Amino acid sequence: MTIQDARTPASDQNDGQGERTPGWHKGYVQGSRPDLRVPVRQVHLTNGKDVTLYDTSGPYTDPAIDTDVRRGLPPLRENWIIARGDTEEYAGRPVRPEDDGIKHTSPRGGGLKNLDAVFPGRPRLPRRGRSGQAVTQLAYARRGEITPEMEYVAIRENVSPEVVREEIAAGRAVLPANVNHPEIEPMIIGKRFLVKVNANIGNSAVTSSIEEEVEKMTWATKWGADTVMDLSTGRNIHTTREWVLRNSPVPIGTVPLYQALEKVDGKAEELTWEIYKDTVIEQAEQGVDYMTVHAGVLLPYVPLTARRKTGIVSRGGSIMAAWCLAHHKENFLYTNFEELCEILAAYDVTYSLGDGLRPGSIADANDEAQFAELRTLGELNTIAKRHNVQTMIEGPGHVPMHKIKENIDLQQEICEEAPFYTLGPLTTDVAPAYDHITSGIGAAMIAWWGTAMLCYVTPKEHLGLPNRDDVKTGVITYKIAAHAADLAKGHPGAQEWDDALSDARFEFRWEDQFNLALDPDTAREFHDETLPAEPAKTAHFCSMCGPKFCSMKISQDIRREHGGTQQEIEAGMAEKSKEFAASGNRVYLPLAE
Ligand code: IRN
Ligand code: FE2
Repeated sequence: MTIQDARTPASDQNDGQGERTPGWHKGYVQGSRPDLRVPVRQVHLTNGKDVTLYDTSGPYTDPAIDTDVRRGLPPLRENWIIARGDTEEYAGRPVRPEDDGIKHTSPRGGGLKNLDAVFPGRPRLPRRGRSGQAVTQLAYARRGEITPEMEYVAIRENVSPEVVREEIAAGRAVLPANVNHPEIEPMIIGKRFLVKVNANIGNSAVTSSIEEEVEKMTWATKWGADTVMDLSTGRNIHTTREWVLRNSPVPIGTVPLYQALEKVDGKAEELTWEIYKDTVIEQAEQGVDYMTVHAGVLLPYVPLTARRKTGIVSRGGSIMAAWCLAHHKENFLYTNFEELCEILAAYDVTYSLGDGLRPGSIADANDEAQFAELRTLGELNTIAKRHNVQTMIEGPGHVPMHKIKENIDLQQEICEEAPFYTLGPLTTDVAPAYDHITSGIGAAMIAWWGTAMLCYVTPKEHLGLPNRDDVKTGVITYKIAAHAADLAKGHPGAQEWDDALSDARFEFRWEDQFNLALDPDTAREFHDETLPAEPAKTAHFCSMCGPKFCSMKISQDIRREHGGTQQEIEAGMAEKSKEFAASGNRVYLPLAE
């Protein structure tokens, strides 16, 4: 694998002269054509070795690319889409009047100030499949075609393009990539690939502005979010989404039902299929890559939730349940599902079939309402595939550890191994303010058993709207769960990262340890709290045990002084024991010593 350097200072330590200096920078792996370059994070270690890591941060970390949120990102996939010759441009709809001409300012100041409401970037007409044909990666994969998008993810995942094509064709993986979102760097979601993490952003009513939403998105991808869902519900929903889409290097997901509800002033019973359909087309024209559709909340299932401890906790689920009860009719998303498939196929929008009846408490886990909906999602999955629409299935929620495996096993069986995309699950209800942890535990377990993407949960879950720090904490927590699962699944190359970090730790290469860390900033900060001096970063001990009794230092000394045989090691151990006793048998020495 040859890696090209962006070769400009991506870190403070890079001299920008093309010299190899420790630190990291953005690099690219060249694919089979000049415009197919896959970004990677190249970590240069002080021992002369390099470690290549998956990179979700987009052009923002490439100093050679001049990014400007007013212009949007370069349309990386545009030529690939046009070259396929199966889409056409057409005159799109005007944006809604309330989205026009409104000035936005950030209440907290800072960041991008006073953006105009209307996105000022290049003018663009929406595309769709010529004469309504399916222009989906699934349709291509089934025809045996390896698209540039498939080659791109193959390089990213270190597998052959044929494996990517096969997994998509079988419906075991999805590659969300709307033809109207050429800016994305393609990625794949499926159990044979790296476990992915989604971060939700979205203003609600008054607390956020457009520029903050764009910033939240780039902030989330900087820390490793593989996709971002824009769950905006307030005013200017269309315009906010336009800014986010034009600046996003990762696929964007939405729940169109939220915007449809805005259009009827929040009155669920006034929703109609026509209003919903129009909203889906509006979002598909903008480039939304995947959509949560709560089509499995059927009228007969609603009473099944009556005796639950926490009823229906899904926002979309409760909207559809309210509609069903108000009209005493079957869910219009279910009755119009075939038509919805035709729309999604024409833009290559991926389904994320919503779990509107997911359990919202430990007591409600794995109940009849939840599994009845899952069986319906299985039925809808089959219909979607018939229309060549890529599909993943959403899952819970709140589930205690001993009931988690049943969820993934049933989903895989019922939905013909379609990718599972779960919200945690939270393994206990007792820790509000720590639900990134209660859910990170469940997320790691369910991902190990085959869940393909994890929807992050932040410390603010159940309590409020996540701020910048919460978004970072949520993403990092979920990257840990995802990577722990990658290791347990034996994903090719996953352990190399751990091995590189362990070597750095054992050899006291502090800077390498920081640069390899999921969160280098916090790792460095914690180290500096106790040992701020620069020489401490090359010192052969750490701030935990101090200079005298660092376990790693002791084992290194033993290796050096006594070689490797069992007898020699024992002799070394005995000697260290004497040293230890002489110091008064104290494990923790005052730092000053
Ligand atoms: C993921 C798995 N189950 C639910 N999710 C996410 O929850 C989904 O992708 C979306 O971001 C959000 C939808 O919430 P409601 O409307 O189901 O509450
Ligand atoms: Fe919850």
